[in-house]
Amino acid sequence: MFRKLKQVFSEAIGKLSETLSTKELSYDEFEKVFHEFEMSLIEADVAYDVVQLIKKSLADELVGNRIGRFSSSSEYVKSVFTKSLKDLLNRGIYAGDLIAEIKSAVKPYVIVFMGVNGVGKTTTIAKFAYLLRSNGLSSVVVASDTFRAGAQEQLELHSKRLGIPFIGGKYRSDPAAVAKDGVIYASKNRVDVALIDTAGRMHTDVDLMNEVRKVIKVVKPNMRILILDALTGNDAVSQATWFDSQVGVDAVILTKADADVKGGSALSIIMSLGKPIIYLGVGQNYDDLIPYNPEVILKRMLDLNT
Ligand SMILES: Nc1nc2c(ncn2[C@@H]2O[C@H](COP(=O)(O)OP(=O)(O)O)[C@@H](O)[C@H]2O)c(=O)[nH]1
Ligand SMILES: [Mg+2]
Repeated sequence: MFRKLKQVFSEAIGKLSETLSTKELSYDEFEKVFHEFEMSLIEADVAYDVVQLIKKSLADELVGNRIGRFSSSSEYVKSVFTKSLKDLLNRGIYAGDLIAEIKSAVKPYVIVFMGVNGVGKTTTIAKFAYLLRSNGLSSVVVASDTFRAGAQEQLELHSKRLGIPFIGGKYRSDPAAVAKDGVIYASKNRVDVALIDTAGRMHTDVDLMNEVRKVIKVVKPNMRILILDALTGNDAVSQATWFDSQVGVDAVILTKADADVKGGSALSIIMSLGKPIIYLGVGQNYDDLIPYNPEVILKRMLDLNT
């Protein structure tokens, strides 16, 4: 994760501090240095709009500044990068603690997971059930994906491995009815959380969009979580806009961050999403779901404390 970005940032910090150590930085000079940096960012899959955000934020701090003769320009430039990137990453923070919220809420707490095909919905539900259990919370997984062949079996297999209850439905049966069954099961059996899986849908698919809308209407979830794949960059941002306008999105889980070796794709999604990110998926194991934490990302990108 963020391997390529780390190299790009480190080079940019080097170049800018060299210039700053000899003279005050004019906007033209900043642009000249940034131009090269801009290319490398784009090569690392950072979206153009996000490059511009970073550029503006850095220019605001650096242009017109001069470093005192005895202070270190590289320390200064690094601190400017840290602040700028931190501000942008903080946009993705979820203001709360989901586990604590679930603990104090009326049970069952209901979460609907949505997203396009293959982003990692089913896998993430299994990881989340595992996380809940590690926090002393029980859950039931509910396969409201009655559409894709094998979807029921995939979730059921996870439920067996994890030793948690599973509620499913027949192929092509009404997803909203299955979701409702899951919530009723949770109420009757005093299960803390119902985790509802839905069929993957492209935003262009009107029928499937109506279906997820119906699921939401019927179970009235506490949380509508959109799953996005870190590798899909700008497309993930449009998916989020679309789902939000159609059914509403409370928070996002960004999967496959481990597979985004360069890091620019994940970074772009985080910085331009306009939705809180609660967790990052960082692998295929049950414990590969980590809270979104700007500090951790910042440390990796800027090689802080190492
Ligand atoms: N490397 C990696 N792979 C993931 C992650 N999350 C899901 N996957 C993989 O992505 C593929 C699709 O996942 P699945 O849960 O079936 O997606 P769904 O169609 O949205 O339900 C599977 O091969 C998963 O193992 C992740 O965080 N990292
Ligand atoms: Mg699935």
